[in-house]
Order: sequence, then structure tokens, then C-alpha cells
Amino acid sequence: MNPTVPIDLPEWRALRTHREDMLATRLRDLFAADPERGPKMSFEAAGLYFDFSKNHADASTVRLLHDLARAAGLRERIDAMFAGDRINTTEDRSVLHVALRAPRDASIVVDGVDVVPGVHEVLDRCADFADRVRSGDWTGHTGARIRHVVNLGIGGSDLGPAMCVEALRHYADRDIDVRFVSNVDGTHLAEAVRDLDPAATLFVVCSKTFTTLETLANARSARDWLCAALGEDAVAKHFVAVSTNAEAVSAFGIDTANMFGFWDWVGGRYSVGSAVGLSLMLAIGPSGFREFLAGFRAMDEHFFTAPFPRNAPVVMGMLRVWYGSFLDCASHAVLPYDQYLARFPAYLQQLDMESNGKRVTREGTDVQWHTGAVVWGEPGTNGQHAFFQLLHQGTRIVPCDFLGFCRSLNPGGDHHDQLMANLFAQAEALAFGKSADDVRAEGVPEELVAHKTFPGNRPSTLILAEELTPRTLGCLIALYEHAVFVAGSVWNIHSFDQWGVELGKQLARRIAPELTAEAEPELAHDSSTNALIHRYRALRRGGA
Ligand code: G6Q
Repeated sequence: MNPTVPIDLPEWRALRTHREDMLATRLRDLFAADPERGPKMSFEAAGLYFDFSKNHADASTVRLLHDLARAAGLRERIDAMFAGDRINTTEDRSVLHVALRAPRDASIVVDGVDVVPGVHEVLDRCADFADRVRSGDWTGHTGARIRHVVNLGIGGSDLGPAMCVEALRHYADRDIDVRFVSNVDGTHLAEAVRDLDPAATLFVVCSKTFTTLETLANARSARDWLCAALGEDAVAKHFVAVSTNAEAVSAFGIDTANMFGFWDWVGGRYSVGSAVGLSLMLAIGPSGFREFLAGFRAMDEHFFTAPFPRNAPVVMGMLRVWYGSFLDCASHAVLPYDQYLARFPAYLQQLDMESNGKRVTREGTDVQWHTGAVVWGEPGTNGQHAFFQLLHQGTRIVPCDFLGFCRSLNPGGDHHDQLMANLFAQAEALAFGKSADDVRAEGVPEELVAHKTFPGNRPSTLILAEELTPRTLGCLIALYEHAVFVAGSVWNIHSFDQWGVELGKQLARRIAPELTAEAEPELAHDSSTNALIHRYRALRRGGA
């Protein structure tokens, strides 16, 4: 038995056997067998309420999943991450996003250095800068107050702050409009700045490496746009950087006094609590940002200390393993019933799919089990009028996470009660469906009965919070970060690297000059790619 290969573990095999029982068990029967199932499988963690009862799991499933977690060394993995061990071995790095929200008096030592003071030093500098911009003390080159912030970044340097600015708009200073430009498609920048006054615009160039093609292309074009209006000298007051690469920041023309650093032990998709969240801090202010970090911290503490059966990220992560590897669910929907969380599924898509979309073990052997699922979703109730059809009556089972809040930030009329009624109703309908007999009892003609029958037995987790606050959002992000880590640990894959994004980048670097070369280039790609390049070259300037 090799303990690093989960399918070799007796605990994995026990779940394979148990799977057969569960395939024959319906949620309806589980609820009928235990009238207290709902409350029994629900608990509070870090201020969030979790109802796991509508999952395809009974007491044995839960026990067996926790046995597997223990046998796979999850406790040791958690301890190693929090201790700053170099668990990202393919990049030889610690994985310390938890240090980003550690309190000032904490101590986390990496290579003999306590990283916590440095974290707070950068946060304090960010706070000071955000206060200056928000109060009007920091002005643009002409003395005009900053009214627009444009974050230039991509991937982890975009999705986190972009999602959070949208999510926490209620708490934002409405006199500062924060926008995000990520795509190398020139349309993104052009449309973002079209109606902006350069004298009132601040660009935050957010790039850990400061070498990312898209971000640098956008930063150069943004600088051209600014300088065309205000001259070269304006750059100093209109560009700041978030990066670990002081040399490249300086070479770009940004004063490193206006650079906010972070560390190689923060992965891009785990970085929104660092200076990468500067644009969020500019929007909601330093005190809101501290609250946001307090939410992360509350979930970190819960994750580190709670026993596995009452540990929300552990339960969520193990359910990912259960659905993905044992019940063959290829995708997972995240359905926030809150318009402010419209970008949350897109954010989680990167967090989860870039982390757990892996096909080899930590030792580099091919995995013999399914790893990360496709993560997707849209806010409710919109999704109900679009893709929920497949969730209810399709042939594929898609486990869902429903997220809801007891109080609306925009109370008025009966909108919120309607919204929440829909959330509860969808989870109920997915779980219990509507039988053919019930359909017939409604007098539906026989030829329509099959069409109007809902099989039910479709799993979901429901997460309920009181209100969407910076703290709640931090808590939710940390919850998913840790759930991803739990699943990745049990799958024995590397959740903190992302080599899969490299090949396309390399090929694009090779193809770019082939598209623009004066003379027809010698192409050595496959026949499809060669033909596409020829066609593009012929037509790119409106040629025949
Ligand atoms: C995230 C990834 C990736 C990264 C972007 C931007 O975990 O590493 O999405 O964040 O490629 O990288 P830079 O911040 O270096 O520009």
C-alpha cells in the first residue's frame, strides 16, 4: 500500500463499496428515515450556517470520508501549510495566504524570518495610500482629485479584487469609480477609459511578476493614453504598482516608493488579501479591508481548530472528493442568491480549477481517479430561467452550492423574501423532485407526465449568512480556499502550481511574430494552425 496513492488506501476502497449503497439510496428516503436529518447535518462555523443535509451522504458516508481524510494525512497537510513548510514543491515555495490575515502579534517563520511584520508593514502602507487617495490628499498631476481607479492585472491579479469590488459595492465610496482591465484585447482598455478624465484617473498595475504579457501591454497603452493628455511627467502621480519585482516596476517608470509588495509564498489566486486587494481598499477604505481580513481569519481559525466532522472547509472539500471521484460528477455549480456576488462563481472557477485541475500526483505519476470538477454558476434567480432545467431534469448530476443572506443590503418591497423563497425552493425541488404519481394527481394528461416529472435526488449544500459584509465575504473566500486545499490534499495533487497555463503562452510567443512578419513566414505548425495563420495574415489588414 502506498499511502500517497489514495486509491490504494483501505479507506478509499471502503468508500468504493459504500458508493454502491448510496447509489441505491435516495435523499427522500434519507430524510424519511431520520426526521432530524436537516438540523443534524447543519452547523455554524465562523458566523456562517451550513446545511449539508441535502447531499448524497448518510452517517456512514461522513464517517468514511473523514477516515479517508485522516488516512490521506490531511491533518499533517493543514499543519504543514499553516507552519509555512514548502508544500508547493514544484515551485519550491511555502503556501502562506493564511499569513496575509494573521494578526499583528502572530508569528509565522519562513527560512528563519517572521513574515507577519512584513505583511502588516505593507498593509499599513496600502492603508495610508488609500486614505490619501480617498481624502483627496493624493491628487493627480494637475492637482485634480482622483475619481477613477483602473486596476490593470489578469488572473489572480484581477479576478479577486474585481469580484470583491463588485461584491462590496454597498460599502464603497461612490465618488471613486473602480474598474478592471485584464484582457489583452485592446477593446477592454479602450472601453474602460473611453469616458474617463485622465487627470482624475489612477492606474494600479497589479502583477506579481511584472512580466505578464497582457498586463504589461495594457499598462503601456494606459501610459500612452495618460501621457497623450497630460505628458510624461504625469506618470508618477497616476501609476502605482502592486508587485514583487521592484526592478521591472522601476524600469516601467513607476517610482518604487509607490510600489506595494508581496511575497513569492502568496499564489496569485490566493492573493486578494494582500496588496493585490489595493483597488478594493481604495473602494471600501482601510477599515472595511481590515474587516474583510478578519473574516478570512475567522475561517482560518475554524479550519485549523475544528474537528473534521464540524469543520466546514473539510466537509466541503471531502464532498468534492466524494462527488468527483466516487459519484462521477464532472461539474459543480456555485449559485449565489445575491446580485453583488455575480462574479463569485468566476472567481471560484480560477481558485478551484487552476488549483485542482491536475492529472498527476505530487510524485508525478498519473492519477487513477478524477480530480477537480468544472466549477461554474450564476446568481439566482437568473440561473433559474436559464440552466436550472438541466440541473432538475438533465441526465448529469451537478452538485450545487447555494449561498444566501438573511438580510438584504437593499431592502425594499418584497424582493428579498422572494429571492430567498426561490433559493430554498430550488434546493428543496432538486432534492425531492416531484413524482409521476404527484404529477398525475394534478390531472396532467398521461402523455405529459414524464415531461413534468422531476426525479429529484440532486444534491446541494446551502450556506446561509446574516448579511453580506466585508467580513462575510472574507469568510466565504477562505472557506473555498481551504475546501480546495482539502480536496487537493486527499487527491494527492499539487493545488498550488499552475503549469498548465504555460504551453499556450509559449506557443503564443512563437506565433505572434508569425502573424506580423513582413515576409511570408515558414510555418512549421500542424496543417490546421498553419492554415489559420495564413488566413489571418491575408485578412488582418482588410486584404483579399
Ligand atoms: C494565479 C496564477 C495566475 C496569475 C496571473 C497574473 O494563481 O498564478 O492567474 O495570477 O498569471 O500573474 P502576475 O500577477 O504575475 O501578472
